[in-house]
Amino acid sequence: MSCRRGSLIVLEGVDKAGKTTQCKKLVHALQQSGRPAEMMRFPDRTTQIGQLISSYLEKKNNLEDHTVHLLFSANRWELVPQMKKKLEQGITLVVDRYAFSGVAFTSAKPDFSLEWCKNPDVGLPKPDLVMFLQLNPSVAAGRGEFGTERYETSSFQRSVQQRFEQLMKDPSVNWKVIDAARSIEVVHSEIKVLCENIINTAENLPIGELWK
Ligand code: ADP
Ligand code: 2DT
Repeated sequence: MSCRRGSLIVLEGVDKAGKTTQCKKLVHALQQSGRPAEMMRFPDRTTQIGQLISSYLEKKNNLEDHTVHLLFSANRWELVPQMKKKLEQGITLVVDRYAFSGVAFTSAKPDFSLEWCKNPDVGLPKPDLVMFLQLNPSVAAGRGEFGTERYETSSFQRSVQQRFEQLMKDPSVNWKVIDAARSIEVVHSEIKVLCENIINTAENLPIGELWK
């Protein structure tokens, strides 16, 4: 009998919506219930491409806007073989940001279309579930000051939120909008149930291709 594959689960949302907090809690809960699970995050700053991206985000270097968009995408593609291997081994991957952040952030810059931004990520492993942690910017502001990295301003984050809303109209992606203004535990409980269901549904299905 072939091994049941793991699920590819993505958390998206604007800054401070609680993505990292919820990814960690979800991986822990899945492991506790005997389901193999690992966390990943994009950008993955540990690779050579990731280090270039990291110094760009820290404003230590400047990169042309199209170029950095392609680097973010390349940073996903370089991890695809590893991701597929883990999914096929039955490990569920819980991913903090994916191609949707890639498109939302670059297309929030002047003169970038959603279509152009999506192209380099077409064909990536398709998430079985993308949860969008919805949070009003004023509530997000109450969760602490913005950091000093590139993109960490409230006006840019508002444009990013609008791009996410456009992306969420695409019915080919399994989006679930989560009200992230509730307590950490309440949000976690909702996420956990959604994920347990998707893990059971996806285990016998092939891994899809994003935006294809
Ligand atoms: P993100 O990864 O989306 O930027 P984090 O998980 O890092 O967000 O959370 C940002 C901050 O908000 C952290 O200090 C975290 O403890 C806090 N936080 C996360 N979720 C909640 C919540 N549901 N209610 C209140 N504070 C939260
Ligand atoms: P964090 O490491 O704090 O999540 O910030 N970004 C991310 C892009 O512009 N394109 C992408 O493809 C991805 C995955 C979002 C990372 C910052 O990088 C932005 C915030």
